[in-house]
Amino acid sequence: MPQWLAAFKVIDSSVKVVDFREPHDKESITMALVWKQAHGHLSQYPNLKCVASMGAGVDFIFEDSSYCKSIPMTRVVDPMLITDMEEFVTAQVYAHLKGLYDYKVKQHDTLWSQQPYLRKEDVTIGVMGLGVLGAGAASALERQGFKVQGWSVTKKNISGVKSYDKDHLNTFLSRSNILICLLPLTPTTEGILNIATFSALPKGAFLIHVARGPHLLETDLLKALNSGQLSGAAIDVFHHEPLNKEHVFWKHPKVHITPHCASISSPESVVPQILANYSALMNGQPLLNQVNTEKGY
Ligand code: OXD
Repeated sequence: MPQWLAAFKVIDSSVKVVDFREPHDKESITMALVWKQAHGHLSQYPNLKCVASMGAGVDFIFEDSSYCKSIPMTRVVDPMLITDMEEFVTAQVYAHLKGLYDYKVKQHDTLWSQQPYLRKEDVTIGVMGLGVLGAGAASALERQGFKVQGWSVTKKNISGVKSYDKDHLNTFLSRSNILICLLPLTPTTEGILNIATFSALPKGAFLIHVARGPHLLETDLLKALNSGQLSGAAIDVFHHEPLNKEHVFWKHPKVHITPHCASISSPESVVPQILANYSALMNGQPLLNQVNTEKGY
């Protein structure tokens, strides 16, 4: 929070920004900048005209029943977030292809044992969700010479990326050796990473999950890993964060955990678009990156 307040001060000190934990006049607040806010809080602000997510995701705003859908909602679309995500998923793809996770396990067991690499030509990467982050990741991988395909509600036109719509999930899955989940979390996508989805993938597929915890049915993932249907899973997002210390994922040799760090909003990069939206709001102009509150993304 101090970093965000400092960024506002440096970029435009004329706009009054208050930390919600400090005493302030709730009636004077017109825009709320939020990230996983305590539920019930938003209804304390009777004059809100915009709720702005501090990140790319907005699912946590919908989960709060004190958010009223008639208040415009915005999210962050930021080149830095997109680049970070592209680099993160690319790093995970190579870690899998080069066997780096297996070598880590072998190091633990003091085992010297070379294994053949998987190569680009050996795999097709499937990206679920072709919004800004998904489309960015798909294009970045395609530019590096990977065969890439994507799945989204409607077909998308992304150069070099074969696109499937919602009615062709199984065809898409049956051709994805590496599955990257970058879907928005909505009632339709919740639990989509389940045993039926994993069973439709080629045997030995690898999962990279960088969307939201509730997309994944954790016990189904364990079943798919333990049966060998999946060869491994790099998981960045969880139902409960931080991940409970007792959670079985921590010690599972085929689960590779990162702490929701695939791409992290940088205040310096994001504050200018929040200020632009504040100004648009004050001048009755259209907002940037407004969320369709009916669709949920
Ligand atoms: C986001 C995130 O939504 O970090 O920006 O998950």
